[in-house]
Amino acid sequence: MKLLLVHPGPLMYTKIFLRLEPLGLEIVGEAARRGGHEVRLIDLQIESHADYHALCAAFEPNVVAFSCNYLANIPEIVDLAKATKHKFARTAIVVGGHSASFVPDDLLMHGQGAIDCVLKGEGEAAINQLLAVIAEDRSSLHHVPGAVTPDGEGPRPGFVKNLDDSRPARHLTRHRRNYFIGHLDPCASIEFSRGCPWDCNFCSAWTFYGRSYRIIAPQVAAEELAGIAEPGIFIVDDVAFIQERHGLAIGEAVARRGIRKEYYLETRGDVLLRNKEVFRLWRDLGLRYMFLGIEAIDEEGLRQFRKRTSPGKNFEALEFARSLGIIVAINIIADCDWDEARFATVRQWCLEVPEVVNISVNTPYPGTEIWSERADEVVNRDYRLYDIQHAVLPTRLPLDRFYAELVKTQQVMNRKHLGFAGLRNVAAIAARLALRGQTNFIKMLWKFNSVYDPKLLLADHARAASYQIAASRKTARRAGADLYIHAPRDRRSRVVDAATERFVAETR
Ligand code: B12
Ligand code: SF4
Repeated sequence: MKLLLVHPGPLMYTKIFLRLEPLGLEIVGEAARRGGHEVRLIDLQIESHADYHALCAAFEPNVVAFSCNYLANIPEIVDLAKATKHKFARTAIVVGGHSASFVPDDLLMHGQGAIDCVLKGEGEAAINQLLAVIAEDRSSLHHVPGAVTPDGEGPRPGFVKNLDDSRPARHLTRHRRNYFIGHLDPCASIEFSRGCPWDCNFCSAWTFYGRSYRIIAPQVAAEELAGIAEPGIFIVDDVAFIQERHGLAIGEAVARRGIRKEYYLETRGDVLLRNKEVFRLWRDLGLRYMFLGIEAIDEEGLRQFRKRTSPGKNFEALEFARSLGIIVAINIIADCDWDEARFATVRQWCLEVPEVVNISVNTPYPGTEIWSERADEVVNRDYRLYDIQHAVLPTRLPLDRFYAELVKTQQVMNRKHLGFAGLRNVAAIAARLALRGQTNFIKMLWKFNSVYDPKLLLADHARAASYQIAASRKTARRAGADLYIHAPRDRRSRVVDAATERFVAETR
C-alpha cells in the first residue's frame, strides 16, 4: 500500500518561536514501513497546499493520513480531506493524533463522507492492522481498535507493546533544516517517555494516555540521539525526567557515547527540585532551555488548576534553575475572568522575575476536565480560536480590552526577552547561525508584533467559521463520563518505580 502522511500547516506559535518535526507522524510512518508499506510524508508547516496536491497526483497514495494534534488545524484538515476525496475517490482518508482522538465524531460529521476513519490513540499500535483492512475489506474498518468510522466504532485503542520499538523514520521529513526552537536552529525532536502521572484539569496528556507513564530504555534513547544529525534537540516529554534513575541513566549513556548537543525540555517545578542531580547532569551535557509550567502565581490559582504544588515550591524551583545557568521560560495561564488590575499585577510580577514568561489563555479542550465542566459556557466554537491565544470563554472585560491587556502583557515579556542586553547576545548567536546558513532564528526575532496584535486577535473572532466544535451540554456530559482515550491504568502503573510513585502520591 502507498501511504501519504500529512502534517497540517503552522499555528500561531509555529509562525514565530519554533517549528518542530512531526515526530508522531514519523513514528507512525516507521511502523508502516516495517509493515512493508511505501510511505511518504509532507509537512505543511513548511510546504504549501499546492505541493501537497502535486505530491498526491505524483505518488497516487492508497491512503492519506493526517495528523491532528491541534484542534485549530481541524478546518484545514477537513478541507484538504474533501479536496482529496473529490479528486481521488478511491483513496482512503484517515485522521489520527491527539485532538482527533477526542473529537472523532465531529471530524466525521464535518468531513461529510470525505473522512473514512479517525484512528484514536497511539497510531503505531494499529496502523498496520488498519492498512490491511483498507487493502482487503474496507467495510470492516470499524472493527480495528481505536477506529471510528461512519459505520461504527472499534474497541478501545491498545498501547504499543514496547515503547522501545516506537522509532521515528526521520528520513521521511524532507526539509529538516527548517525545524528550530529559539537559537537551537536546526533542531530535531526526541521522546524519552510518554504520559504523565499528574492530573491538571486543563490538560489532556493524562486522559489521552490513560494516566499511564512509560519510559524508553536508556540505551535505546542514547542510540536514537546518536543517530540524529541536528545539533539542537527538543525533548517532547510532557514532564521531562520525572524518574531520577531514568534521567541519570540516559544522561550517563549519552556522556559515555560522547554525544554533544544542545537541549530544550519541559518539566514541573517540583520535579526539578526533586531530581536536582539529573538536571545538573543534563546542564553539563548541553541543556540550554527549560520550560516550566508554573501556570499561576498564587495558591488559589494552583488549586483551581489542580496543579498539586505550591507557589513556594515553584519559586524555589526557579531559583534552582537560575543557579544552573539555563534559560528558563515559564507559563502563566490568564483566566478569562481577569480584569485590568489582575493583568497589571501579573505584568509587575513578570517584570520582577528574570525568566521569559509566556502568557496563555485558559481554554477548555476536549479531553480535559475543564471541557467536561464548562463546554456549555464557551462563546465561540470556531476551531481556529482553540489555540490558547484566543478567549473562547466569556471574558469579564470587553473582548477588545481583554486582548489589549493580554498583548500588552505579552509585549512586556517580548521586549524583556529581546532587551538591549539580550540583543547583544542575540546578535552574536544570529551571526553564528547565519554563518551556518541557518536563518529560522533570525527571522523569528522581528515577527512578534505582526502576529501578536490585539486587532488581529479580535478580527479572528469576526471570521466566518465553516466548522464549529460541537460544544453542547450533551457532549460535555458524554465527555465527562469517560475522559480517557487509552484505558485508565491503576495508580501503581502510572509511575514505574516505587520512589517516584511515593513522590507523586505525596503531591496529591
Ligand atoms: C511539541 C509540542 C508542541 C509544538 C508543536 C510542534 C509540532 N510541529 O507539532 C508546539 C510547541 C508548537 C505546541 C504548541 C501547542 N501545544 Co503542544 N505539544 C507538543 C508536545 C510537547 C509533543 C508532541 C509530540 O511530538 N509528541 C510525541 C509524539 C510521538 O506523539 P504525538 O505527536 O501525539 O503522536 C502520537 C499520537 O498522537 C498518534 N498520532 C499522531 N499523528 C497521527 C496521525 C495518524 C494518521 C495516526 C493514525 C496517529 C497519529 O500517534 C503518534 C505516535 O504514538 C505535546 C505533548 C506530548 N508529549 O505529546 C503537546 C501537546 C500536543 N500540545 C498541546 C497543547 C494544548 C498545545 C498548545 C495549545 C499550547 C501548549 N500547551 O503548548 C499549543 C497549540 C498550538 C496552537 N497554536 O494551536 C496539548 C494537546 C491538547 C489538545 N487536546 O489539543 C499537548 C498534549 C500537551 C498537553 N500536555 O496538554 N505543542
Ligand atoms: S503536570 Fe503537565 S503534563 Fe501532567 S497533567 Fe499537569 S499540565 Fe499535564
